[in-house]
Amino acid sequence: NLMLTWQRTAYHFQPEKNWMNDPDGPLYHKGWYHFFYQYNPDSAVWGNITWGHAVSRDLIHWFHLPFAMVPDQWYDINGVWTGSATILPDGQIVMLYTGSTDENVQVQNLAYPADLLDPLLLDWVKYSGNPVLVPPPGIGAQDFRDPTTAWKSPNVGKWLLTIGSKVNKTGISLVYETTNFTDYKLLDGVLHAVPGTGMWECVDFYPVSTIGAIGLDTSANVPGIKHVLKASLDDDKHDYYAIGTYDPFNNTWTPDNPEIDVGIGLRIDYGKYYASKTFYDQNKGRRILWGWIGETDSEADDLMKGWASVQTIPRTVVLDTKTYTHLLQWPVEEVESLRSGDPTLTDVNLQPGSVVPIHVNTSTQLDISAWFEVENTTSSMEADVGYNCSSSGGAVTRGALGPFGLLVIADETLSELTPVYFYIAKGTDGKAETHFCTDQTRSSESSSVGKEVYGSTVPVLEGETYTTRILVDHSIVESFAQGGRTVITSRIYPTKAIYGAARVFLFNNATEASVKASVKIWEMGSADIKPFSFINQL
Ligand code: DQQ
Repeated sequence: NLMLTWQRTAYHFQPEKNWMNDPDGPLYHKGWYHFFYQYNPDSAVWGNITWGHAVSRDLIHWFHLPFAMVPDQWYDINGVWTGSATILPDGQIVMLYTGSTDENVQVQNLAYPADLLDPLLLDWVKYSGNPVLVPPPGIGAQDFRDPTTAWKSPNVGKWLLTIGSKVNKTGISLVYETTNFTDYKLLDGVLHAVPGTGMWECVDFYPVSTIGAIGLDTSANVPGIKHVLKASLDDDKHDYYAIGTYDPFNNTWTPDNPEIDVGIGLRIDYGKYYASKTFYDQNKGRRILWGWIGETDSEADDLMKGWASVQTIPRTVVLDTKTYTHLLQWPVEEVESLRSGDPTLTDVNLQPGSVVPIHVNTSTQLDISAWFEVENTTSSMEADVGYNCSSSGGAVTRGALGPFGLLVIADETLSELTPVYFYIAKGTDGKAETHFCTDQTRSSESSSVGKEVYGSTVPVLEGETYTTRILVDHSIVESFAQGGRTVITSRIYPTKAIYGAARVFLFNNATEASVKASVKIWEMGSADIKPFSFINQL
């Protein structure tokens, strides 16, 4: 049945069937990347949460392994929820996760591999003294979850970690200190709090280098770093981050700019994306970000197709040392191994109002890089103050200097298409402001799927061209602007622009700007995610 298979991705991670949500405990061990995830073994909707487990040599080609942990103890019988791994200096692996107890109380539990010598880490032991943490006084029984990776305290031998929560409508992150991961002390105060942001799920806290595009171990605390604090807001289901300074003696973190604090400023991804988590890859000295792409169709449709959710291509994450205000996210280099043959190269002048097809053999699996040079006419920006991707009408709304970009997962007649575009407008400060958007309004002829226009502003510095990278994979479009300063992931449900019928186009729907576009497109192979039994053939 075509309906059941056409949305399956070819090189994004997804289980064979049923429901998946948050990434959990990613780590690198003895030559293998390990990926765990929230999984319902029984159905394509959330429930019975179990830890799925997969391994890969390269973060792209995966093998499914047996479940790492199932809900079988009083302290996690209602779900083995989200958690993080910490690798200790002696090589031990500590997994801390949230359990939903027999009484639906959120507690933190400890687990560890039965055999560290096993590169596949097949067997996980739940600590006999679980739970190791219960909600502290003043914290709701259901507002205490998702422990982070631990980092070294300046107090020798001690570790610190943080857990998201809320007090009334203020999102907070509690800090705990431990030496052995079985006994913990709640520290006074909080790492950070932001009024009005509600429950903080899946907090992530890590250092980034202000000097070079390198990754840092979570415990790194040396000159030349900033700390990123990320929270997934339960109230609006988006991941927000801010860049700031960590004081390890008081265990507080302060945003560089309080106006773009956690939950009120920048998002990791402006599309369908949630519950992200990073880990330090000691193999390649980089920090890698995973994120969950949920569905935007109906639950009934998910049950019919028998599966729900995909994970993004893992992304490296570094501080943008040109702006210092944004992170840069970029698909791991290993994804480029799926590029097949020579890229299609196109150079074209796009006159206002033009749509130009690009000829590639198959357009459902692509890696696209595009550069746009715009003939700028500052005066014509008058009309465009207050542009906003989500509320300005999408790619059909014409302005002097936008939109221009690409149409992906489009059919020949342009009845289905997903525009990914830039729109240069005038900011409230009178200066040019660039918006980067993905318009799903016409992405599907189905009427029961999400059709929002996603996006936000993206800094474009003096002398930079407008650049985008787009990963297309059947029903997923991951779009990166300006090297990953602004990122948008779209979950789409084409009904006509599938398989051989999918096309890609360049477009310029601005009324005045003439745009010179250069595009490089690779067709992408499949990652062929394999069952456990195949792993012995390596
Ligand atoms: N998903 C988990 C929770 C977490 C939420 C449960 C975020 O631990 O807070 O499946 O999507």
